[in-house]
Formats: sequence, C-alpha cells, structure tokens
Amino acid sequence: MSASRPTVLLAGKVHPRVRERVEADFDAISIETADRALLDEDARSRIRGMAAATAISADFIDLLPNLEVIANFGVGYDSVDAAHAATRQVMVTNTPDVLSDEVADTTVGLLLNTVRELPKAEAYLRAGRWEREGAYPLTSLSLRGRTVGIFGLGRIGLAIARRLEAFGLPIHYHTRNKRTDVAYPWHARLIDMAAAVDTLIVVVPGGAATEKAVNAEVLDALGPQGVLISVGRGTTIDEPALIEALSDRRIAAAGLDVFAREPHVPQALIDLPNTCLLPHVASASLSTRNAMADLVVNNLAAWLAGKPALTPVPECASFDRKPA
Ligand code: NAP
Ligand code: 8YV
Repeated sequence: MSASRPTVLLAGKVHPRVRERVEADFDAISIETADRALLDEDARSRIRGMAAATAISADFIDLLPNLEVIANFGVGYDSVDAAHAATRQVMVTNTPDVLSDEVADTTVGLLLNTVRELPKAEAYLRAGRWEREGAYPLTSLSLRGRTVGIFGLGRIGLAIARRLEAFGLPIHYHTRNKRTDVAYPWHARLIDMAAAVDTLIVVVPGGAATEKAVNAEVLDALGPQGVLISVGRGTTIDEPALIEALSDRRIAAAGLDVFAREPHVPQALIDLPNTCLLPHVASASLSTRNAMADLVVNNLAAWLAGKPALTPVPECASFDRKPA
C-alpha cells in the first residue's frame, strides 16, 4: 500500500481495462462478489473508491466507513443501492451515452431477427436444409406496416426511435414525463400505448418502479400481431405471463436481450418457436465496453481527486462538486 494512492475495491468480474487502469493508478483490492467475509477490518477502513460489476447493497456500503465513490459498470444501476449511498454522501456514477448507439443498433437487429426469423433462416442454411428441402418458409411477420411503442424514451430509447423513423415506422412512447423535444405521440399509461401499437420496445431502467410492468394485461393490449422487444432489464417483464402469452399466441413473438434472473433463462422461453434470445449483449462490443471501462475509471479518478463526478446518477447530483 502507498500512502499517496487511494485504495479502490474491484467488486465482481470487472472489465480487464478497469482492472488494468485501477491497478496502475490506485491500490487495488479485488473480490469476486460483494461479500463482507472477503474483506478484513484493515481493508474495509482503507477503501475510498469502488468499481462495481456486481450488486452492491446498503449493508455492503455501510461496511466501508471511508467509502467516497461507487463507479458502476453500466448505465443501468438498479443493482447498486444508490438511494442509500446518497444518504451517506457516497457518490454513485454510471456509464450513460457512451453505449447508447451500440445498444440502439443491437435493438434494431434484435427486432429484425425476431420478425424476419433471420437466425433461424441462417441455421436452416447451415444445416444444409436449403439444398435438401428448398426455400426457407416465408415469415408470417414483417416490419412493414408496424407501429412501434417505446417504453422509456431516454438516451437509448430516443436513439432507437431515430433509427426506426428511418425504417418508415410511426413511433409512440410512454414515460412518466412527456418530452417537450419530440413530436411522437406520448401515452401517460403503458397499457394505452400497448393498445395503440403492435410492436413494444422496452428500454426503461430496472427497479421497483418498473418491476413486472409488462404484464398479461399489457401483452393482451398489444394483441395477437404483437411483438415485444426487451433490452432494458428482465425484471420489467412478467416472464411467466410472457411465456403464457407467447404459448397461447396472444402475442406473436418476443425478442429478449435481458432476463429476470440472469444468466438463467427459463427453459420455456428457449423451447418456444416464437422467441429470439440474446445473452445480454446489447452493449457488448470491444470498443463500447472499453469506452464504458474508461468512464468508470475516469469517474473514480475525478472524484478521488476532489473534482466533480463526470456522470453522477440523479440520486447523487445534489452533492456533486461544482466545476473549478
Ligand atoms: P435514461 O436516459 O435514464 O432513460 C430512461 C427512460 O425511462 C426515460 O425516458 C424515463 O423517463 C423512462 N422511465 C424511467 N422510469 C420509468 C417508469 N417508472 N415508467 C415509465 N418510464 C420510465 O436511460 P438510458 O441510458 O436510455 O438506459 C435505459 C436502461 O437501459 C438502463 O437503465 C439499463 O437498465 C438498460 N440498458 C440495457 C443494456 C443492455 O445491454 N441490454 C445496455 C444499456 C442499458 P421518465 O423519467 O420521464 O419516466
Ligand atoms: C452491460 C447494461 O451489459 O449498461 C447497462 O445497463 O446492461 C450493459 O451495458 C452491463 O451493465 C455490464 O454487465
């Protein structure tokens, strides 16, 4: 340990670039999970910063008396108890903007794969079935003529909307607050938007406010031609209700990048013919993950040097420092 270098905890399976930069600039302590048993008294009292790639509870935060900042790897920080951190004036940061375009690109790909069955068509070719059996069957679904509803028109939702506008699709949205900078129809209630569209894209943050918001009623309002695309958090979808709606063809298909209990994916979703499933890869390119890693470490470096956080979460904005 060096007296002049703050101690930073690497919690969880951190990105290699986060590890490399933290080890170069700070005294690093690594633990695989945020488990109190993994830190002795000395380590607990030394830790001033944390790079988080795992769930961080209020209890774990309270274990660290000199903690000043938690830099979360990801724009979604539902796994960090930011409200509790704020009560202790512990700064929490996330990684907004640097991943929005990547996630929006992936969402459009997932939508196309879901309605036009491209992964299945490729598997058909690779299995030699085109040559043996003839053309892949025509898809019952198409993007043409669809109306899209975006649940969560924030940074990523808007990037998705702009892309889908270029596809010629009308866009609606549901958020708690109506935006003043877009002309898309706004719905105050999710269920009303679901009834007005046939393609629902979910990109809201996780947490209690959105838990199981996409339930059986919303899926029924979407209707039998309905396509659900989920890239926000799996907890926002009532998964058993979704499985029933897909099995009964009360909606047509679903494309999912996120799941309620990752990395577990319910076998019923895997077995259904009308799902397209990805293992939480929307931001997972080398370049975007490196940009996220840099933002994590830059936030730690700024806060521990007495400067404002670069990307504080809203819960902590009130005690962010003013720029010099
Ligand atoms: P953002 O800019 O904060 O946007 C969030 C949007 O959701 C806002 O429009 C917000 O509007 C709306 N919203 C929040 N709570 C709501 C509620 N209870 N009911 C209705 N609308 C609500 O966040 P972002 O950068 O776009 O990221 C969104 C989420 O995407 C992240 O939190 C993360 O969970 C997820 N994500 C997933 C991946 C992936 O790999 N699959 C990658 C990146 C992000 P109002 O505040 O007006 O309601
Ligand atoms: C990451 C994400 O995959 O930013 C988010 O909220 O969900 C993704 O970009 C995740 O945070 C890292 O595992």
